Amino acid sequence: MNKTILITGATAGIGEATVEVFAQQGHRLIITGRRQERLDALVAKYDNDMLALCFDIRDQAEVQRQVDNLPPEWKDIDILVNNAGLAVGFNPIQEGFIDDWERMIDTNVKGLLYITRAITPHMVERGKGGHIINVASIAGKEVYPNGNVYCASKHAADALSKAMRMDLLPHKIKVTNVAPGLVETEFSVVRFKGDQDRADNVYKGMQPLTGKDIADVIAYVASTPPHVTINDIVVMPTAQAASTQVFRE
Ligand code: 8X3
Repeated sequence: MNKTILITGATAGIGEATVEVFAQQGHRLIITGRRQERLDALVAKYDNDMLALCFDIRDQAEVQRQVDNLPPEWKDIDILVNNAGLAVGFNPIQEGFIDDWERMIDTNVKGLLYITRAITPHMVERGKGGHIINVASIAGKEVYPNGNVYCASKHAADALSKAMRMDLLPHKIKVTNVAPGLVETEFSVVRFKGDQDRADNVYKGMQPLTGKDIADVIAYVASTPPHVTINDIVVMPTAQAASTQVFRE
């Protein structure tokens, strides 16, 4: 059955790949992100019923306004994919940039909270259950040198997945935490502030996951029957055993 699915951070990487997989399955999609041209390109690319909302998830008032102003036919959201997130900077704690920290905490933690807070009341009120899929990270399970605030933000996302699952239990709303390891997207270019060589080095000599690999996992966890929930799933490249252990050839 076709579902209405809202995907944040839909304009690139795992988000964009998730749009593609769900679009191919025929679902109705609300795609959100900060880049209007990319949203427009996605709407033009698929025949699906699709609504694009351009806003910055760090702006709480704007997030609430966008959700409040959803057209009636888009209000009944079955699945929320909290995908928007980023890493910025890779410094030891004593050399970190406050602005980088703010961006990660504001997006990965507060942004996730703002959109979840805006959408779940209607999901609860509707009484038909629902599903929140949080794209966290292996960095929400482990920390690694220079990962400090990024890892902390993903540990927060991981904790919020567990907490949401408890609070939403009586409402039959599933909560799934998806924790990927190394995925080659814009992720490392953003982390290293445009340094493409440094970003390429992260994936050197190994085969990283693609956005599509994670999108397929998201589609799978979204496909289980109503009585089955995948609570938490760690997805790693075969060449990665832990954040700090990658086998390179
Ligand atoms: C991205 C994966 O290993 O860089 O969340 O933290 S990692």
